[in-house]
Amino acid sequence: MAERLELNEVLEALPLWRSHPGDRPAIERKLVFADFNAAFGFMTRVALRADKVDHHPEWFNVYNRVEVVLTTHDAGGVTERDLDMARFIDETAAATGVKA
Ligand code: H2B
Repeated sequence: MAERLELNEVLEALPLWRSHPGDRPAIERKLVFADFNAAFGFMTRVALRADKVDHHPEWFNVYNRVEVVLTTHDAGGVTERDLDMARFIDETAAATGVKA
């Protein structure tokens, strides 16, 4: 099982991410795209990656907004798997023309 990482260190490595309030350590990023097509294109790319690596975001979408929460359930906190997924999300968002 992946080991839990110190949340502060993870957040230092991911300037676009914040601590997500809740009962277990998690990180969040809120993204805004040009429209639903761009937002769902982004989600589709991330979904294919999540399926491949068996690590899935908790997320919420309304039109052009996507809110993503990452944590590793079986570790009860944030691990390298979340860090890897967050980096992929940042790259994919940039490639999909994220606005904010
Ligand atoms: N996704 C996330 N974010 N955390 C997990 O611990 C996790 C997952 N576990 N996707 C996987 C699937 C687990 O349920 C299977 C059984 O490996």
